[in-house]
Amino acid sequence: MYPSQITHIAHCKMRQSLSVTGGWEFTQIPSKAIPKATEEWHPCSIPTSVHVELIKLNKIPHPFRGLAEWNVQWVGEADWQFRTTFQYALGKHADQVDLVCDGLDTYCDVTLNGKTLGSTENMFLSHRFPCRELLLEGENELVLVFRSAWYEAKKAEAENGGPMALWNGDSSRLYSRKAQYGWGWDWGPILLTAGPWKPIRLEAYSSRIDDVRVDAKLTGNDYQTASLAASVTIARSTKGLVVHAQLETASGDVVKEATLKAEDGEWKWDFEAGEVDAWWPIGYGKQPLYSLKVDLVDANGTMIDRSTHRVAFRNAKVIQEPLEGQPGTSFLFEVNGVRVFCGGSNWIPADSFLTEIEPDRYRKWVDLMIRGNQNMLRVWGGGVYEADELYDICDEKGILVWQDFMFGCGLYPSYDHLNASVKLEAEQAVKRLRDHPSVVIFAGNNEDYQVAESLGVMDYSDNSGHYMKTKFPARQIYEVILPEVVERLSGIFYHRSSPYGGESSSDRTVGDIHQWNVWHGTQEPWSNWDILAGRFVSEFGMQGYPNKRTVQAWQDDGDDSQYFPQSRVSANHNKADGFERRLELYLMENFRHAFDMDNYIFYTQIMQAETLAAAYRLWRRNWKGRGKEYTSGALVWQINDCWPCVSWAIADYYTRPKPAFFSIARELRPYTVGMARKEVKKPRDNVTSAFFEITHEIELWACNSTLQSKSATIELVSWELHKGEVDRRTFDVNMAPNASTEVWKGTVPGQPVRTSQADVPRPIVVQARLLDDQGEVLARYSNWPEPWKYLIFPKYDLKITEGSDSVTLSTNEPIKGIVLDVEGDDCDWDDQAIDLFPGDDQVIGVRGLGGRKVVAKYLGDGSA
Ligand code: BMA
Repeated sequence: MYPSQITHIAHCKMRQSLSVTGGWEFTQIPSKAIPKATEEWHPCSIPTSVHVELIKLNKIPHPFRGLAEWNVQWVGEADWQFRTTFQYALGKHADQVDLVCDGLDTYCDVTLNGKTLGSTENMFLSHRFPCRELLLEGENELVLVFRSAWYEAKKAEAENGGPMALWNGDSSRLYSRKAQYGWGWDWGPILLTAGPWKPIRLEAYSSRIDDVRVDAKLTGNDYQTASLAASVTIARSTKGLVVHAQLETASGDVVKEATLKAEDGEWKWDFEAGEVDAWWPIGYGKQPLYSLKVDLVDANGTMIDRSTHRVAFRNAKVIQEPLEGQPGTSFLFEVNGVRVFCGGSNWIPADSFLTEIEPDRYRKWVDLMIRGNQNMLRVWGGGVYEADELYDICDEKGILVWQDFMFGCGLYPSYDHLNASVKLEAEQAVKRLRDHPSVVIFAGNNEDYQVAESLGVMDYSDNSGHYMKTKFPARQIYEVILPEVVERLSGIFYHRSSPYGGESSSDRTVGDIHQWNVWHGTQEPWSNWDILAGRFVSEFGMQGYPNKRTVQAWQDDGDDSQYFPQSRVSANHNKADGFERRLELYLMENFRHAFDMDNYIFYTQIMQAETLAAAYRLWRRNWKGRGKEYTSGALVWQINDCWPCVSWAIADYYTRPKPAFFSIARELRPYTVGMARKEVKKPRDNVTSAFFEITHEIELWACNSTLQSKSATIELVSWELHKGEVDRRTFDVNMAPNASTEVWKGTVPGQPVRTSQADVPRPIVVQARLLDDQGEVLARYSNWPEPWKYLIFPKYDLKITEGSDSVTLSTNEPIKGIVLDVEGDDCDWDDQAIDLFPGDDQVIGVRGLGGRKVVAKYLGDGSA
């Protein structure tokens, strides 16, 4: 046994919270799959999971490296015991003592001094076990036995209806309230964790604040005034208790106070204009955060409990209304009366081992979003209701959060026992998340209606409210249980699923869609993003390799034999079905490309950068002002990874941004300029196919996400490769506020009409620069003839001039897709996947260069 901790309840009346974190040890114990386990106790700290502790002890290899994932599969099929002892002295006043476990992963029997406190089976729940009667004066022993999630899920599946259809993982996961990605996903390894994944503590009290519901909003037609309604629920309330509440600014100034009898429990404050400030999403104003301190005071005036809640004043709505000139309805977010185009990302758990994510990592991710000009994060349903830190940072920075409930890609069962657990889970999640101004929508699940539709079991004509006996039983959860909880406990908008709406979940005119017909589905070219648009595209993506240092980090120590794209280890680090065919399809269609690892990394990265930037560019164009919000959001799948791998992520496990991160960031700047080019072939008449004309048409537009109109100039230059500039013109543009503005359409300047397919189009690159009154470049975009594989690249003279914290790039001919790098540790770049034009030198900020020479890869650099 390891040294026990001393836990004393002091002689004071205030609720005391005493963490039980010291003196823990763990061992494997016999399980169904591994009956012969030798007891071997190892010290550990909690919160933790078994894998993490075994890695620390060198008992298992790190599953992120090589093929080691497969050597640790037994861990998820074993049972594990954790225990600790602590000294305890009963406080005289403590009428009640609870053991509070904020999260147990997942199937856990909790015993105190040999007596069972409870058994758990839902990782998303926090548990409160009354235990005063079981505590001993002096030494106490707390034991947690975690049964194999693999085995328990299989058992639940066998007992409650058997396998149901799903995408990703084993069907038994559908019967388990445990983070679903642990069963393996198309970007993640199979790692079924077990352990106390959140803190454990004893709480002693006489009465306690159990819940505080706060509804803060802006009022009046112009949102200048505000109100706050609050209600307090007390556990073990007794006569004479008083509640004292105080609203404070971030700097501690008191805005309002109230004192009331605890049994009254409710009050409301109204605020005049200027008394409190509104919370805004990033780009539209500040993020003032207030705190509501609620004190519970007994009849003698002694404070016995305090709880603090985040308060922000903002009104968030999802607007679904008819659109001018297009079918269906909008699906847009309006905050404080301002309609916001949501350009952002999907979030998966940042680690296969959740307890390894230190708060700073959440901050890094949100900071990255901000650098990338993003304003919305979707917490996807196959992971967890995230750590408070993530939502706190989003509140502070003004990032909007789309929150799924934790169901993903499956036909989930619905039976009384499970439904009860889900209801409790939803109540706890909604109560925890509702005070975050960042959270603006709850969605019932990820893609479960798509799964049901693909099987033909979704019956949209059945609106009976009784679905448990149908072939899509979880409609009961998404259409009855969850909306009731969200409506009862919060003011947040509820959406049945992501995606959902219209005639089916792929209806592009109503609700949101996941647009996977690039990569999955019909595997469209990315130039088709415009015709694939939806009202709100909450998922779309393209894979790209991570930074080469990340690829090197997952090789086995000292073994570089697997450092090539087709190696067994490379394949194990890409979990997507058919990834080789799909990567190659998009590469072959568009690029001449080299196939050694460093070049493959580059070409897949540029392909990803171009694909994703095109989506944001074309969909943001569809945000055309009030009544014409034809596309109101684009959330890339996905911002992050849970391990080092090849996936759709735009930054890798180590938060290293891929080039796509930067190409997206350029499309989400407040001001952008866009172009689209199409070949149009017109036959002379209907009796010939030999005589026709091909014109190259180009459309030019600009976007402005600010609330003020902006006058600017667009400078449009046509450059024929190998030849030089062939046209230059300018356009004065008055950019409408919070909308895109069409500027011009015509034929590609310098490109003659063609009358034969053998008449090869001239390789004309068109660059647009958006310039403000002072001639400062607000945005640039260059449009290249596609596909790029047909281009004969000129002989380039790319000049890279290194400064201390920037590099200057200049060129003799237009260059596409410059990615900068150095030998040794990587630098922190301000831009990548850069298109460079003669006469338009670009200065790229960089940190960590340390006098090193910069090298560049780009299309036509001689590597292919
Ligand atoms: C989606 C997501 C994930 C998946 C991704 C890539 O539809 O919801 O389930 O990882 O596509 O296939």
